[in-house]
Amino acid sequence: MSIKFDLSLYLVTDSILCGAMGVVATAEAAIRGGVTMLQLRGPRDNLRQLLDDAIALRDVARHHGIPFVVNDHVDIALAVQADGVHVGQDDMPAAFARQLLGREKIVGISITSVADLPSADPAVVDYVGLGPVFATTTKLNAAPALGLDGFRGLRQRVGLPVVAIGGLNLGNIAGVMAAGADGVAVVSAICGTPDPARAARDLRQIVRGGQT
Ligand code: TZP
Repeated sequence: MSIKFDLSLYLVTDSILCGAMGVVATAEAAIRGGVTMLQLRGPRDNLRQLLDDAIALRDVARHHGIPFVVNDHVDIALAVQADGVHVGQDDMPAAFARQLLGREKIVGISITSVADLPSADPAVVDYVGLGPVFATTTKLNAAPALGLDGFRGLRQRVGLPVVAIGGLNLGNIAGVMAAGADGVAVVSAICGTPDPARAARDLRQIVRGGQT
Protein backbone atom coordinates (compact mmCIF):
# COMPACT_ATOMS: atom_id res chain seq x y z
CA MET A 1 0.00 0.00 0.00
CA SER A 2 1.77 3.12 -1.18
CA ILE A 3 1.46 6.72 -0.07
CA LYS A 4 -1.78 8.21 -1.39
CA PHE A 5 -1.44 10.38 -4.47
CA ASP A 6 -3.64 12.44 -6.77
CA LEU A 7 -2.48 12.78 -10.38
CA SER A 8 -4.99 15.53 -11.28
CA LEU A 9 -2.43 18.28 -11.83
CA TYR A 10 1.13 17.05 -11.73
CA LEU A 11 3.93 19.62 -11.97
CA VAL A 12 7.25 18.45 -13.38
CA THR A 13 9.96 21.03 -12.75
CA ASP A 14 12.60 22.30 -15.15
CA SER A 15 15.23 24.66 -13.78
CA ILE A 16 15.92 26.23 -17.16
CA LEU A 17 12.28 26.91 -18.01
CA CYS A 18 11.54 28.16 -14.50
CA GLY A 19 14.18 30.84 -15.13
CA ALA A 20 14.75 33.56 -12.57
CA MET A 21 11.84 32.51 -10.39
CA GLY A 22 13.51 29.14 -9.85
CA VAL A 23 11.93 25.74 -9.31
CA VAL A 24 11.18 26.20 -5.63
CA ALA A 25 9.26 29.51 -5.83
CA THR A 26 7.51 28.27 -8.98
CA ALA A 27 6.45 25.05 -7.28
CA GLU A 28 5.31 26.92 -4.15
CA ALA A 29 3.08 29.22 -6.18
CA ALA A 30 1.78 26.41 -8.37
CA ILE A 31 0.88 24.28 -5.37
CA ARG A 32 -1.08 27.22 -3.96
CA GLY A 33 -2.86 27.31 -7.32
CA GLY A 34 -3.85 23.64 -7.15
CA VAL A 35 -0.99 21.35 -8.16
CA THR A 36 -1.65 17.93 -6.59
CA MET A 37 1.71 16.21 -7.13
CA LEU A 38 5.27 17.42 -7.66
CA GLN A 39 8.23 15.94 -9.50
CA LEU A 40 11.80 17.19 -9.59
CA ARG A 41 13.22 16.69 -13.08
CA GLY A 42 16.55 18.17 -14.13
CA PRO A 43 18.33 16.21 -16.83
CA ARG A 44 20.72 19.11 -17.38
CA ASP A 45 21.37 19.87 -13.70
CA ASN A 46 24.33 18.50 -11.79
CA LEU A 47 23.83 16.16 -8.86
CA ARG A 48 24.52 18.78 -6.20
CA GLN A 49 22.01 21.18 -7.73
CA LEU A 50 19.43 18.41 -7.91
CA LEU A 51 20.03 17.45 -4.29
CA ASP A 52 19.63 21.05 -3.11
CA ASP A 53 16.42 21.41 -5.12
CA ALA A 54 15.17 18.05 -3.87
CA ILE A 55 15.55 19.11 -0.24
CA ALA A 56 13.75 22.40 -0.84
CA LEU A 57 10.97 20.89 -2.97
CA ARG A 58 10.44 18.07 -0.48
CA ASP A 59 9.89 20.66 2.24
CA VAL A 60 7.49 22.73 0.12
CA ALA A 61 5.48 19.65 -0.88
CA ARG A 62 5.39 18.36 2.68
CA HIS A 63 4.24 21.73 3.97
CA HIS A 64 1.32 21.67 1.53
CA GLY A 65 0.56 17.98 2.00
CA ILE A 66 1.20 16.79 -1.56
CA PRO A 67 3.53 13.98 -2.66
CA PHE A 68 7.02 14.75 -3.95
CA VAL A 69 8.83 12.39 -6.31
CA VAL A 70 12.24 12.53 -7.95
CA ASN A 71 12.74 11.78 -11.64
CA ASP A 72 15.31 9.14 -12.50
CA HIS A 73 17.60 9.52 -9.42
CA VAL A 74 16.63 6.83 -6.94
CA ASP A 75 19.66 7.77 -4.82
CA ILE A 76 18.42 11.34 -4.39
CA ALA A 77 14.90 10.13 -3.58
CA LEU A 78 16.35 7.93 -0.85
CA ALA A 79 18.73 10.59 0.44
CA VAL A 80 16.00 13.20 0.95
CA GLN A 81 13.26 10.74 1.91
CA ALA A 82 11.09 11.76 -1.01
CA ASP A 83 7.68 10.14 -1.41
CA GLY A 84 8.82 8.26 -4.48
CA VAL A 85 10.52 8.15 -7.85
CA HIS A 86 9.52 8.40 -11.47
CA VAL A 87 11.61 6.32 -13.87
CA GLY A 88 11.85 6.21 -17.65
CA GLN A 89 12.53 3.24 -19.87
CA ASP A 90 16.27 3.97 -19.84
CA ASP A 91 16.53 4.59 -16.10
CA MET A 92 16.85 2.09 -13.30
CA PRO A 93 14.18 -0.58 -13.91
CA ALA A 94 11.12 0.00 -11.75
CA ALA A 95 11.53 -3.35 -9.98
CA PHE A 96 14.95 -2.30 -8.67
CA ALA A 97 13.64 1.11 -7.68
CA ARG A 98 10.83 -0.62 -5.80
CA GLN A 99 13.28 -2.91 -4.07
CA LEU A 100 15.37 0.04 -2.92
CA LEU A 101 12.49 2.28 -1.90
CA GLY A 102 10.21 -0.31 -0.31
CA ARG A 103 6.50 -1.00 -0.58
CA GLU A 104 5.27 2.31 0.84
CA LYS A 105 6.84 4.72 -1.63
CA ILE A 106 5.41 5.79 -4.97
CA VAL A 107 7.00 4.37 -8.13
CA GLY A 108 5.89 5.80 -11.47
CA ILE A 109 7.08 4.86 -14.95
CA SER A 110 7.05 6.55 -18.35
CA ILE A 111 5.46 4.76 -21.26
CA THR A 112 5.67 6.02 -24.83
CA SER A 113 4.52 3.08 -26.96
CA VAL A 114 3.00 -0.41 -27.08
CA ALA A 115 6.48 -1.87 -26.62
CA ASP A 116 6.70 -0.26 -23.17
CA LEU A 117 3.40 -1.71 -21.90
CA PRO A 118 4.92 -4.74 -20.11
CA SER A 119 6.86 -2.38 -17.85
CA ALA A 120 3.57 -1.03 -16.45
CA ASP A 121 3.38 -3.92 -14.02
CA PRO A 122 0.83 -3.26 -11.27
CA ALA A 123 2.82 -5.50 -8.95
CA VAL A 124 5.68 -3.03 -9.12
CA VAL A 125 4.45 0.33 -10.35
CA ASP A 126 1.82 2.69 -8.89
CA TYR A 127 1.08 4.87 -11.89
CA VAL A 128 2.07 5.48 -15.51
CA GLY A 129 3.12 8.69 -17.24
CA LEU A 130 1.89 8.31 -20.83
CA GLY A 131 3.11 10.52 -23.64
CA PRO A 132 4.16 12.67 -25.24
CA VAL A 133 0.54 13.21 -26.19
CA PHE A 134 1.44 16.25 -28.26
CA ALA A 135 4.73 17.64 -29.56
CA THR A 136 6.95 19.18 -26.91
CA THR A 137 10.24 21.04 -26.97
CA THR A 138 10.76 20.59 -23.23
CA LYS A 139 12.13 17.04 -23.41
CA LEU A 140 15.14 16.43 -25.64
CA ASN A 141 14.78 13.38 -27.85
CA ALA A 142 11.18 12.85 -26.85
CA ALA A 143 9.39 9.92 -28.47
CA PRO A 144 6.96 10.73 -31.31
CA ALA A 145 3.72 12.35 -30.17
CA LEU A 146 0.88 9.85 -29.68
CA GLY A 147 -1.92 12.20 -30.56
CA LEU A 148 -5.24 11.98 -28.80
CA ASP A 149 -6.29 8.71 -30.48
CA GLY A 150 -2.95 7.07 -29.80
CA PHE A 151 -3.16 8.19 -26.19
CA ARG A 152 -6.69 6.83 -25.82
CA GLY A 153 -5.75 3.47 -27.31
CA LEU A 154 -2.71 2.96 -25.10
CA ARG A 155 -4.45 4.26 -22.01
CA GLN A 156 -7.10 1.55 -22.35
CA ARG A 157 -4.37 -1.09 -22.18
CA VAL A 158 -2.86 0.18 -18.92
CA GLY A 159 -4.42 -1.19 -15.76
CA LEU A 160 -3.05 1.59 -13.57
CA PRO A 161 -3.74 5.27 -13.01
CA VAL A 162 -2.40 7.24 -15.97
CA VAL A 163 -1.13 10.80 -16.08
CA ALA A 164 -0.87 12.31 -19.56
CA ILE A 165 2.24 14.32 -20.46
CA GLY A 166 3.67 16.24 -23.37
CA GLY A 167 2.57 19.51 -24.93
CA LEU A 168 -0.38 19.90 -22.58
CA ASN A 169 -1.92 23.29 -21.98
CA LEU A 170 -5.20 25.05 -21.25
CA GLY A 171 -6.38 24.46 -24.79
CA ASN A 172 -6.01 20.70 -24.99
CA ILE A 173 -6.29 19.15 -21.52
CA ALA A 174 -10.07 18.77 -21.59
CA GLY A 175 -9.67 16.44 -24.58
CA VAL A 176 -6.93 14.49 -22.84
CA MET A 177 -9.08 13.99 -19.74
CA ALA A 178 -11.95 12.86 -21.97
CA ALA A 179 -9.55 10.36 -23.57
CA GLY A 180 -9.12 8.61 -20.23
CA ALA A 181 -6.36 10.43 -18.37
CA ASP A 182 -6.53 10.49 -14.59
CA GLY A 183 -4.62 13.74 -14.63
CA VAL A 184 -2.23 15.92 -16.58
CA ALA A 185 1.50 16.45 -16.08
CA VAL A 186 2.91 19.74 -17.28
CA VAL A 187 6.21 21.57 -17.41
CA SER A 188 5.99 24.63 -19.68
CA ALA A 189 2.31 25.32 -18.98
CA ILE A 190 3.48 26.36 -15.50
CA CYS A 191 7.30 26.76 -15.39
CA GLY A 192 8.32 30.13 -16.77
CA THR A 193 4.82 31.58 -16.92
CA PRO A 194 4.49 34.99 -15.26
CA ASP A 195 2.00 33.75 -12.67
CA PRO A 196 2.41 30.03 -11.90
CA ALA A 197 -0.34 30.09 -9.25
CA ARG A 198 -2.81 31.42 -11.76
CA ALA A 199 -1.62 29.00 -14.45
CA ALA A 200 -2.13 26.10 -12.05
CA ARG A 201 -5.56 27.37 -10.99
CA ASP A 202 -6.73 27.62 -14.59
CA LEU A 203 -5.44 24.16 -15.47
CA ARG A 204 -6.92 22.60 -12.36
CA GLN A 205 -10.31 24.04 -13.09
CA ILE A 206 -10.39 22.32 -16.45
CA VAL A 207 -9.17 19.03 -15.01
CA ARG A 208 -12.01 19.25 -12.54
CA GLY A 209 -14.41 19.68 -15.46
CA GLY A 210 -15.03 23.39 -15.09
CA GLN A 211 -14.60 26.17 -17.63
CA THR A 212 -11.84 28.79 -17.62
N1 TZP B 1 8.15 13.40 -20.81
C1 TZP B 1 7.42 13.27 -21.90
S1 TZP B 1 7.06 14.77 -22.58
C2 TZP B 1 7.89 15.59 -21.36
C3 TZP B 1 8.41 14.68 -20.47
C4 TZP B 1 9.22 15.02 -19.29
C5 TZP B 1 8.01 17.07 -21.30
C6 TZP B 1 6.70 17.74 -21.07
O1 TZP B 1 6.89 19.13 -21.04
P1 TZP B 1 5.79 20.16 -21.54
O2 TZP B 1 6.47 21.49 -21.47
O3 TZP B 1 4.66 20.06 -20.56
O4 TZP B 1 5.42 19.77 -22.95
